[in-house]
Amino acid sequence: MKILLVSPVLDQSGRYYFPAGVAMVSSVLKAAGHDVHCLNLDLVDDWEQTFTENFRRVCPDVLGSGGMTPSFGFFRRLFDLGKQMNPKLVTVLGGGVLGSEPLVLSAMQADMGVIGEGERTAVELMDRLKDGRDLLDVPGLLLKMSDGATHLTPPRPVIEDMDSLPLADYQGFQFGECLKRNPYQTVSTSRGCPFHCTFCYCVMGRGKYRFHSIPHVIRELYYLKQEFGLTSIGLIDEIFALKRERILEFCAQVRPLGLSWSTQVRVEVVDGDLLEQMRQSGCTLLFYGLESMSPAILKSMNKRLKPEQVAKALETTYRSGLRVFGNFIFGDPAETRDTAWETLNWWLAHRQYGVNLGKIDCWPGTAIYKQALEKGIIADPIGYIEKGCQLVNLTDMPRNEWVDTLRRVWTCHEAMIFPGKLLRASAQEDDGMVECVCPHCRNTVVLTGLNKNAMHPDRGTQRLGCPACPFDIDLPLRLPVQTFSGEDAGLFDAAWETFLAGDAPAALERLKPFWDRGWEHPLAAYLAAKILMDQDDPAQANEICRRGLRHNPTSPYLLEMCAASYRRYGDDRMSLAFYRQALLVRKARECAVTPETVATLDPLEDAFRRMFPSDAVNLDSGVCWSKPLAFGHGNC
Ligand code: B12
Ligand code: SF4
Repeated sequence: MKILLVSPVLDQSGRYYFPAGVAMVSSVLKAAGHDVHCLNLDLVDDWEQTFTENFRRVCPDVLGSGGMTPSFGFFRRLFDLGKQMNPKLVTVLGGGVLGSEPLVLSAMQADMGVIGEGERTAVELMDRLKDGRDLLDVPGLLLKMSDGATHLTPPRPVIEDMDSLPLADYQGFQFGECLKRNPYQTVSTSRGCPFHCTFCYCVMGRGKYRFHSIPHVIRELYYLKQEFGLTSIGLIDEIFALKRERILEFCAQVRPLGLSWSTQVRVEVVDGDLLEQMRQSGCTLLFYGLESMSPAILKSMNKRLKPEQVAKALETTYRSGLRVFGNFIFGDPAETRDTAWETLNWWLAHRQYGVNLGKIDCWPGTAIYKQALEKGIIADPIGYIEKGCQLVNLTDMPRNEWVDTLRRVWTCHEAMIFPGKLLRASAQEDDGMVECVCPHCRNTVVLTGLNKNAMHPDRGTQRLGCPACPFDIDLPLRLPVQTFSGEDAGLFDAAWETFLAGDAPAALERLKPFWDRGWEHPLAAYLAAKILMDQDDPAQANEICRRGLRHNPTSPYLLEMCAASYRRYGDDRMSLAFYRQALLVRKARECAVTPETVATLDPLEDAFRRMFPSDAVNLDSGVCWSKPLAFGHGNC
């Protein structure tokens, strides 16, 4: 019996991750003597063609695949293609897509599914299929019966002895090629999570936390280093360690391998000593589940954390020189405008930690998903999954208020850069250089080779690693210099002339094409917002400013106009936050972007100054600074 195992196309914008789940299944099946063929479709350009060719070559009896919910459409198409080529083919689905919402089995041509941990079930399943035996008593299966109904067999007990598992099939699913394309690969050293956060789905099951012994983990890392040249690794366990002893044991044993590594831990586990041991053994980055700074929301999420613990862990980690990756997520069922502000206010005052802001995702299988089904917020689970589990309002806020709250959060995320203070800058045709004060370590550093590749993925700003410390610096201007020419310049000039001629409504009309361009042109965004403010339409003006800031968060003019629109809108908190940000950016630029240099360093800022001279804000206007400000020294 031939088995073809296929890993899904993840479409992670060019980042390739090794498909550990299918590769584990492949490994145990091969060890049990099955004839397994592997296909990593994430690595190919035209997956349908590659799959079809390989299918015809292998002629499999069984086709297996599995992964996460967003790959639902992929699995459906894969099984369709397989069944078209061989109607007698047995199709098997596994992974979070199935375990989190068993209804998906009926929504595609999958004959059966493996729920949860796959290794033991897959071996027993394939043994039975090979011998033509009955499957009804194999634990951990969801079977599609001849009448189309599904039958769930008893649950399979979890694998307790993790070290009894072989290594994943690294060769079969081309770990070397994944590593070549993305040096940030991951392994997992434990399974299960004893916590019950309401937004999280545990593929491997709740309850018993099980882990590999540290010598086993080290053997695996050593193998990856020797065989594929691994230099860094992410440990992506749900919980890397519940006890500090395990972390310390890992630190001691991983150090001789000379790898850089990152991991996910709960904030209450860390302290200064532990972080220092981790740093010394090669740890560079910690993933924290932070979620919120509102006690009510943390409680509603069943996070079993207090805001003070989050704050302490972030501060200790920052001081230890380790980078943090963490999110505050908004939109929990208990979220209100005020709880969102509790988190946002804290974030605004602690931006040095680099925490991201985002929305809560309602993934199948989670407690919030079940709640959404019960309340009828999600009426059609398969339709919801098909559309990519798009954002739903889980809160009691009316839709407008909820949208407004999330918009504020996202605007802060996009527009509130944390700039280094520029001392000197030079712009060249396709590159640039800056000398600046790092807002983290306060060292004066020189950054060269600036180009568009350094653009932050969510914001129109350049983010560069500080050469003197482990953190990133956002530049308060864009190098190489940003200009707009061709059609955009022509459109803007025509609107400006009309505005100068005193016909603001016609000028606004002429600016309309910029809607389609997302208000990327900052002058166009500013002029449109200014006209709308004069016409007493702060909501529209605000919308345009927010869009403009997405591309130009280093424009103080746009930040100020945004602040003004919020103020008119009646939102003093956002208004103040944006005025402060405008001042922060102006202050960060003022040494380098002077009247003498502005034309070469930032022609758009130069244009702003000439076109809107009276709108510039006085730096000494007395608006207080948001913390922290590191600009007390330098050459200015
Ligand atoms: C690494 C990882 C990633 C990697 C992907 C790695 C990869 N190539 O698969 C990256 C960074 C790309 C990623 C992205 C995302 N991820 Co992710 N990710 C993980 C993580 C941390 C580990 C996965 C892993 O390697 N586990 C180890 C292996 C051994 O386990 P496994 O994959 O579950 O496989 C076992 C079983 O599921 C089963 N099985 C799996 N496949 C098959 C196939 C067959 C035929 C059979 C029989 C059995 C079987 O057997 C395997 C062995 O026991 C998990 C959390 C976790 N710890 O599980 C989240 C997790 C899987 N991710 C999740 C989510 C939500 C996402 C994103 C949507 C995040 C986002 N908002 O963008 C994206 C989706 C990307 C996409 N387009 O699909 C959710 C999935 C929820 C769900 N319903 O599917 C999880 C569970 C996190 C969570 N708790 O919410 N992720
Ligand atoms: S969010 Fe983290 S701690 Fe909470 S249940 Fe998921 S894995 Fe466990």
